[in-house]
Amino acid sequence: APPAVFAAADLGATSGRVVLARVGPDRLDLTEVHRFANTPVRLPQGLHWDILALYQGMLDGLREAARSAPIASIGVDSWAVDYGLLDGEGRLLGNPYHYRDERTDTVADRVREQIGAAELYRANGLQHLPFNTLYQLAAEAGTPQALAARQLLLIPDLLTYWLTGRTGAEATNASTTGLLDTRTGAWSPALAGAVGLYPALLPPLRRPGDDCGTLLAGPAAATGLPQGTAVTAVASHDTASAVVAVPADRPDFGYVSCGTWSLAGLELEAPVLSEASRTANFTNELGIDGTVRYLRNIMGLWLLSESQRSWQARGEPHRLEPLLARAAAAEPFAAVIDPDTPEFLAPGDMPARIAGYCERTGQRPPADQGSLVRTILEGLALAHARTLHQAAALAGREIQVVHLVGGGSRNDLLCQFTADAAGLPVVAGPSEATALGNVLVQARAHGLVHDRAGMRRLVADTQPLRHYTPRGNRSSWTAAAARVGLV
Ligand code: LFR
Repeated sequence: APPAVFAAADLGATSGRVVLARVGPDRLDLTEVHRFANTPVRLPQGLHWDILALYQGMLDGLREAARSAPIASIGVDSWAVDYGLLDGEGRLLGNPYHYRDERTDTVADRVREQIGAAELYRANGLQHLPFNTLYQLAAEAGTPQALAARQLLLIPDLLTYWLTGRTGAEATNASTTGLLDTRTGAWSPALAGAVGLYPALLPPLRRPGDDCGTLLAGPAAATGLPQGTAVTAVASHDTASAVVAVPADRPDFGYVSCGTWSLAGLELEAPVLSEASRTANFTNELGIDGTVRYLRNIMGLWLLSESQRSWQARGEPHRLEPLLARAAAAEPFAAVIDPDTPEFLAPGDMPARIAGYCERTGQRPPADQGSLVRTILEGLALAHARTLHQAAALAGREIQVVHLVGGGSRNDLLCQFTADAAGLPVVAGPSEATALGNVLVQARAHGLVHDRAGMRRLVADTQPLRHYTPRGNRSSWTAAAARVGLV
């Protein structure tokens, strides 16, 4: 097939973007045509996504895209877990909640006790995160919105619905809700019922590559794209798209998809549902072609971006490059943090929280910005290393190379620290893994690439990658980790 152009709408927790990619047998050129801020809004009733602004940002981007080239198809991905509820006439019932909203704090434990933590893991294979969709639904059960709801759509499926009028639940993202049965791969009416959700609200599943219809007249007019423009289901969970674009050329790789979150783990053919896996809190989310993303969430560069936000609000220096230079020059292991401390999850004054953590754990808080940034990056590298080694042990696999993809792969210090802490070579890039995975799944559906290995080869052959070799031995890292029980 001759090269074709695909558009990816990729919404992240801090920004959304529309990128265009020209894909051919040895071609994969990506151009970002539009980027827009994703600014959550706090109402008295909680923290919400500004979903209409996100939809508008996507339309604006598609309008830019329409000017550049004829587009074969569009695909939409975003962060996982969150959803909108629709009434019987397809109207959105209120703004979707942000997964960092605190309303699930007390509910999650109650639901887990009620179902039984071990039973829940056997059923859905998911790591416990307080914001898993099933806990959000339990928190909302019985509200006027929940009572009026006739359909639940995850964020990318909601945006796709507004583009095409067709509903569905894309499987990789559906696998993060906690409502899919790992054994059957289908929605579990029992789990839905346990959190007070009528199973009929869950739309039929669709797979990456499935046809989602064509543009409605409204979005076609708003973007200048032909009404016949196809919308294709991609691996609509951003992390699943990122894993598609991991440029691995051998089976024994681990990955870290590093952005707002770090998602560290393995690609497997079958879930790991052992008791050891459950207590280590590993998740079995779905990837393309029936693969399992066996991984754990690490708090990620959120710790840094939220610190930058606090500094900016106080009129202090907050630009990334100078902060990283100061971190590189700061003293190693001045303080050690476990990035996954629950109090780091909600928005707020991150430098103060990190200082509080250090005091509680008998350490001197970082003395300046450079030192604080270094503490964050070292903590993340330690968490990457620990998570990868645990995943390998629990799955009975070996890791010979770590692929670090996503925005964090541009952070030299973090890549090197990850190699050092893990004692493994790190291949960094592509930084736009999610958008690449999005377009590759569309390209495959349109016959331009053939299989997973082919997609990965195309990424490896066309995208800039950097290589990091572990320095020294790991003992200073293991000693640092032991200081806060990060083992
Ligand atoms: C990453 C991500 C993670 C998910 C978290 C919340 O962007 O999608 O995979 O656990 O956001 O949705």
